[in-house]
Amino acid sequence: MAKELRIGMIGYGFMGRAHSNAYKRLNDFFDVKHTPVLKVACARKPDELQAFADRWGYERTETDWRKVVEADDVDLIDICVPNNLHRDIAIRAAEAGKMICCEKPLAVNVAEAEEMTRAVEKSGVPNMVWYNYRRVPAIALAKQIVDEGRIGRPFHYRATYLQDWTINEKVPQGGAALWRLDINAAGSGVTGDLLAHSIDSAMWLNGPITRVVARTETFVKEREHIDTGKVEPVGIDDACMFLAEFANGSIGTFESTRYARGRKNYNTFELNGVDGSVFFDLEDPENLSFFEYTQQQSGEKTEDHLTGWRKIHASNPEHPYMDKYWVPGTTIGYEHTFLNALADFVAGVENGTSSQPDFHNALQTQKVCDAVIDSANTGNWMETKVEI
Ligand code: SOE
Repeated sequence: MAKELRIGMIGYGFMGRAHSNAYKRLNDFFDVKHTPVLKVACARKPDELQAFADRWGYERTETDWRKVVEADDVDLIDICVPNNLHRDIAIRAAEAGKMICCEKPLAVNVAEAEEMTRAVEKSGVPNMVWYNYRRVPAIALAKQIVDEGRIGRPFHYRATYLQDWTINEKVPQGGAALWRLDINAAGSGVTGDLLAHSIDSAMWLNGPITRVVARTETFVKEREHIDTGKVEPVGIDDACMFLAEFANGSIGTFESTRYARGRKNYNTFELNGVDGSVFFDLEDPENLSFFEYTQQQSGEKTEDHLTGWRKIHASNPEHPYMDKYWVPGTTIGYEHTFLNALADFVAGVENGTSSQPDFHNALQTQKVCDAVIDSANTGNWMETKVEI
């Protein structure tokens, strides 16, 4: 018989919706023994909260997250609030013995991320951080190709994460979604919000980043703050570029900005090795480009004129996650990356394994983010001290 997995959702924004959708659809697609039950939705603004709870079907609402964390009828706390609120909720939830799924980045800095990691490790509760892009089938296929040794010795990793939604200086900081522009709520700008995704994917595919040197820029220096109504200094990095060294001897470049006119969610990476390369672009999400270096022989002649990039439409049942969905050639969307992540997490709970990235793993990404910001502030190369 299915076992209930009773969800306490803290937050109701973009991610609250994306995760709620995943809980609702889990059993439609995946054979897991648990059935999510949307028990409590929690946020500070009662009207918006009630509308969210009604739309997604939460049984009740709470305006104090502590009550959700302590509730006997909640098994899992989902943290979808601004980054500066992650730590207290996660630590109290771990102490209360709840499972925790936390939005990325894990925290505003390494010190908080370490405290959170210690708390979940002490209590032994299952935990996960929603780095959802690992669950894009084409990206998971890239991982499979790398693990199969088809890239060979890696030389270069190249990542970009570009958006354009903050170019207008009238966009305020603070409040719903725009807390991402408020240094106190977010901890950093594009580094924690966008490059954290790129770093997570990079270390998953290409191993630990050991050293970084970075340059950040804040193009709009002052913005109105929604909470105070005053024009206040902007503390976040609007753009960030960094060079990286990987433990495997390869080198990388990472670039992110919210000022790339025309780019909405342009998240790309390319890995070049001696035997091949992979390239992915989130604006073309179902495809993975793969170049395999082989010297084809036909008699005396090589057939180099036949070599070239292959675009693999990752929609066959043989491709990661795709046996759970439709027929070959059809696609899934952004929302399914959260569904795939949840399915892996629940399967991990059921078979006693930790679904990655857990807090410990996401702490390593946080270390790189902090090293990037420290490097930008000092102008020096910074060691990351990543432990994977
Ligand atoms: C920011 O615009 C944002 O919503 C990030 O917070 C998400 O993590 C990213 O996936 C899409 O962009």
